[in-house]
Amino acid sequence: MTQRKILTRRGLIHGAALGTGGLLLSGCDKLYSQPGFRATLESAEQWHQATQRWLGGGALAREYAPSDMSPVFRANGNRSVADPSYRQHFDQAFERWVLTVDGLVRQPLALPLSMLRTMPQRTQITRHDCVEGWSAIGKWEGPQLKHVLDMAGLGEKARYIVFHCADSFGAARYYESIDLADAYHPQTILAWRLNDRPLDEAHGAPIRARIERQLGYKHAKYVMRIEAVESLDGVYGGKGGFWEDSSGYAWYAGI
Ligand SMILES: Nc1nc2c(c(=O)[nH]1)N[C@H]1C(S)=C(S)[C@@H](COP(=O)(O)O)O[C@H]1N2
Ligand SMILES: [Mo]
Repeated sequence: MTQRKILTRRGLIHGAALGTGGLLLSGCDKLYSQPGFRATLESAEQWHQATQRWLGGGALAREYAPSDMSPVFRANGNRSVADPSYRQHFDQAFERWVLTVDGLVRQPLALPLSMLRTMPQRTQITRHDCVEGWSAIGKWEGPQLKHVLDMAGLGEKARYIVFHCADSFGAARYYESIDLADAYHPQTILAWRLNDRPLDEAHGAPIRARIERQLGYKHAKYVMRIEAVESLDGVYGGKGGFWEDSSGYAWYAGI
């Protein structure tokens, strides 16, 4: 069910690229025909933004009570990073580190960790499900990705958000990607705190993505750069993520 809804939404945003006079997919006919809605959409750009706001809604992943939190939140995959530049930032407590936001944006950004920690924050207690067969409930805190994307101003052609990570498996960098429905989802945050403490290295310091409606491997740790792209072709192996490229994992890993 979830998968179908997402595919329809993805179809919608592709449809939106054609502009106000273009093809409209059935899913949004209803919204589009509401009195007043169309009148406000004076340009393709406004249409695009309105569509994104609408896409930002949708089902929330379940949130839990503090009493449900797992006593230990296990770390998985890479638990440390060898990259020399990462090591230097780690030793400096990430004081000179910046998150790069670039690609199809109007204003590329370099955001210090202090800024990510002081923008409006979201806290959520959610269950993390790993394909390897374990789960843990933890409390995550950080700014919503949508705020960061709005600061940068997403270009009209942007369709996917790519998370570039500091760690590798052999020669292959870890990376992940999501569509705009997940990028604008209210629970999609750049977490810098887990269980009321700043992230440790094992869990993805200084920041990691939380993509709460999808499986664990989508939640990129050690995020150094966020890039808006039109297509995933030509991004690393072209399948949208490290595990997708190397092992054929599903790009949309809905829970
Ligand atoms: N950069 C990076 N992100 C990653 C991984 C990784 O190895 N490197 N492993 C993924 C997998 S499979 C899981 S289950 C979660 C584990 O997150 P945790 O270590 O905080 O439990 O991170 C995901 N994100
Ligand atoms: Mo995982």
